Amino acid sequence: MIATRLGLLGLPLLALAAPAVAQGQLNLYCSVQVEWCQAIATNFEKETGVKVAMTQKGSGETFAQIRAEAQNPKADVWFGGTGDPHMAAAEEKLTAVYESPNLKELHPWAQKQWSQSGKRSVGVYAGALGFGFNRELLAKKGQPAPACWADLVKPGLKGEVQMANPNSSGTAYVMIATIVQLMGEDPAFSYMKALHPNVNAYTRSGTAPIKAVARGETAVSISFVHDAVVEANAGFPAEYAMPCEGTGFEIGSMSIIGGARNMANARKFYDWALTTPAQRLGYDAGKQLQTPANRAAPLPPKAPDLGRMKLIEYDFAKYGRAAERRRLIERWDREVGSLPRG
Ligand code: S7P
Repeated sequence: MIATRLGLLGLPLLALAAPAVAQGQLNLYCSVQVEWCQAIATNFEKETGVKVAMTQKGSGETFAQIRAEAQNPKADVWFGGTGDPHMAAAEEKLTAVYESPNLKELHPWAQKQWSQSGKRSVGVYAGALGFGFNRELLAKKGQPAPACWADLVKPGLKGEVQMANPNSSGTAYVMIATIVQLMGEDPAFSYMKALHPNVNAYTRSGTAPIKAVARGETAVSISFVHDAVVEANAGFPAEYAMPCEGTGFEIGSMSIIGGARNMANARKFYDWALTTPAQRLGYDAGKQLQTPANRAAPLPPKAPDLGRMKLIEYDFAKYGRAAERRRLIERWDREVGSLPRG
């Protein structure tokens, strides 16, 4: 009746279809930096009329939350964060099988994440693990910039290194899995025990250590190196180095939550997030510097180029397995995290 009246007044009836209400809702868990999370939420909402409720948290924490909510899922899509916990979520069937029509636009590594996860997770970006450092702070301690994993355990860096805690951080788990793949498991744990006296804090979030480097609170961090360039671009004295022995990398991933309440919108978002314009938002709106998964999305200016790095053949199928991830983190807790400090 109201519509009819407005129609008679000469207003286009189409205008009555208020998109935000008509298109429903999407609950998004987001594990990249908050600027990028906000950009994808705002742009998707603007383009589709779907109302987005976004929660930002790191990858390890989001995985724990999705698992805790398994009987009553609160989220529809999990965007971003390291690939291993997405793999573990897939294995535990916490996430849904989906094949996007845009899958073929992606780099092979992003498609491989999809096939290896049983079609439950897809790569949305990639980034390499390395060292962040503050040259000024290192100079004050008379220390050179670290160039190799072996440098981080030297006595001159006592209390000067910061990394995240693998119980909460996907980044820290990538570090453990990287060292294990580079050195073999027992030598890797000896290495992490030797590193312990040099670590001043195991932070909750994977991005906290590079922020601490940028703000002059620690000389060295173990971080994704694109995050060091983000800090440098913002004017902070952060630089990065790639470990001479080689290093691991992440396939930042996206998954639809199993039993999502807004499944149609979850698929709509998933398809949209793989398009070139959406893939460009990480840099264009969020100033983030990961390598986009869509082949047509350019590598952002100054972004570390993975093609020029000494990367290991990271075994995502093995290290993304839920039991393997749990076992390595428990071993780290027992043999490293619980060691006395100071
Ligand atoms: O967005 C920057 C970034 O380094 O953070 C993500 C990671 O999930 C951080 O989470 P954690 O706290 O669990 O380590 C990376 O995927 C991403 O490249």
